[in-house]
Amino acid sequence: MAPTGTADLVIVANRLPVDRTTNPDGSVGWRRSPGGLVSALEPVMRANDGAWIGWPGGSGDSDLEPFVEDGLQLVPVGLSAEEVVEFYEGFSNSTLWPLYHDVVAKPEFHREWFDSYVRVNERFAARAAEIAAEGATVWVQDYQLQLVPQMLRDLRPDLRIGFYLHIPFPPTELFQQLPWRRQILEGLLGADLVGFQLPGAAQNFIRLVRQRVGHKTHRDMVYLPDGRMVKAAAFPISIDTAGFEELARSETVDRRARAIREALGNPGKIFLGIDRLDYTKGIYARLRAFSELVADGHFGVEDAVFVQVATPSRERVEQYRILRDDIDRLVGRINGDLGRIGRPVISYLHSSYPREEMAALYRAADVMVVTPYRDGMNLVAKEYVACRYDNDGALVLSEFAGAAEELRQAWLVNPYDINGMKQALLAAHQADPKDRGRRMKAMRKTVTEKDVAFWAARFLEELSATRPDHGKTVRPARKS
Ligand code: GDG
Repeated sequence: MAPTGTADLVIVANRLPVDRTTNPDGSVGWRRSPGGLVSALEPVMRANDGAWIGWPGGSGDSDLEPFVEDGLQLVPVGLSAEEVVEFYEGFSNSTLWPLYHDVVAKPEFHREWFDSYVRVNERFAARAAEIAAEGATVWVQDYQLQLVPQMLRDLRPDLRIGFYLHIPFPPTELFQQLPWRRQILEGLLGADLVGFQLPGAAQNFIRLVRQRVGHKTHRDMVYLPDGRMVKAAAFPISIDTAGFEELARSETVDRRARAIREALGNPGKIFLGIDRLDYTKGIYARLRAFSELVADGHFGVEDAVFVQVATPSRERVEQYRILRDDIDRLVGRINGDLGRIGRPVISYLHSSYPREEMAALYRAADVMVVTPYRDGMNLVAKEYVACRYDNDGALVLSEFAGAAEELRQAWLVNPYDINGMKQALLAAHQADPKDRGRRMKAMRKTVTEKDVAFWAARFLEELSATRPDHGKTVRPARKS
């Protein structure tokens, strides 16, 4: 296919960085959905006539045209109602998501779901092939689009292609359950650079390619029979640290944080959990651990409260409905058994909030509790650290979150070990301010030095260094 596009940098992600809204007159409008990824990539996108390809949400919008929003070229790829069920809720979120998260829930394998995954990946690849300029760089994001790199290479061998996986990449023993394991590996091998959160995930990938596809590998490189090389490496993602800190320092957020404490009855200590309502996040076990501490008399309902925000997520998927019911029942039982009038043990919020409210919650919380069974990174842990500009506050963090490799000074826990979690919650609750401050300071240094802009720049630099024979490289972001 002859290159027809003008974009020198193309991001291909499951979702567009905007949400669809309907204007009062019934026409379609767009609202920016502020995410770390888009704010990190925006400057480099602008410097490279960038375009972003993604699903705008909803179903049946196959006729949406590319548009420019706030200077960014956005290219919608619509999904039919059937594709939402089979590609998105099915293969992406009921097959790959549980499989890649240690099989915390049982993955479902359905051939028609995979067929739909292939068709949707083909559409994304075709769109990228149309939009990209000659010799452009295309950066494909995440588990929903693992076939796109090879499909795109077949259409446009002139492109430099990167892929980044935001979630864990499982060990061989689990990955090989997947009936389409070879197709997925071959899809990813279409990229010049495959990025993961952690070095262990990159190693899992290299080992699988050697065992299952039979290519020669050495350290972090795969050598393909046609002479092309593919590099697999770790690029731990991060957050807009300065942006979060600025928000946290604002007077509005400070006022709101105090109002939150007040509304909770000024308890001695506020524990906080913020997660998408997902079975990988370990919400159930963490609430049980906390409630046992109350039941055991370690602290009373005046001393401590647990605020759990669970953001609605994938609500049409059966496993997520079951989880919601389980948590509803658990919170009801704990508060029923242990709460007092005006003093619940758990303050449970099933809702999503603006960024300011998130920052105020981070400011109000004395102990942040992040205990996933498995998590690619976990940005919530980093956001909490970014907001604690006074070096106060304690982080209890699962060993199985990617973030644990960098935030070593947190109180690290095994989320399967309820007694261990109880001990860590108590230790964080009782820690002396000096110890807390020392730990937080070290963690703040990490998230300040390694923010999301650092992550994006490192990936793109590494990608530009692949195929040195290739003419074009990504232009660095202009300083504003
Ligand atoms: C995947 C991987 C990896 C949550 N509720 C609200 C809200 N959020 C924001 C948080 C945070 C983000 O959503 C969640 O990111 P996490 O990293 O914690 O988890 P996943 O959604 O599972 O993300 C994960 C990540 O990709 C990036 O690579 O770290 O491992 O699973 O930024 O603040 N934001 C607002 N209101 C909410 O109610 N505004």
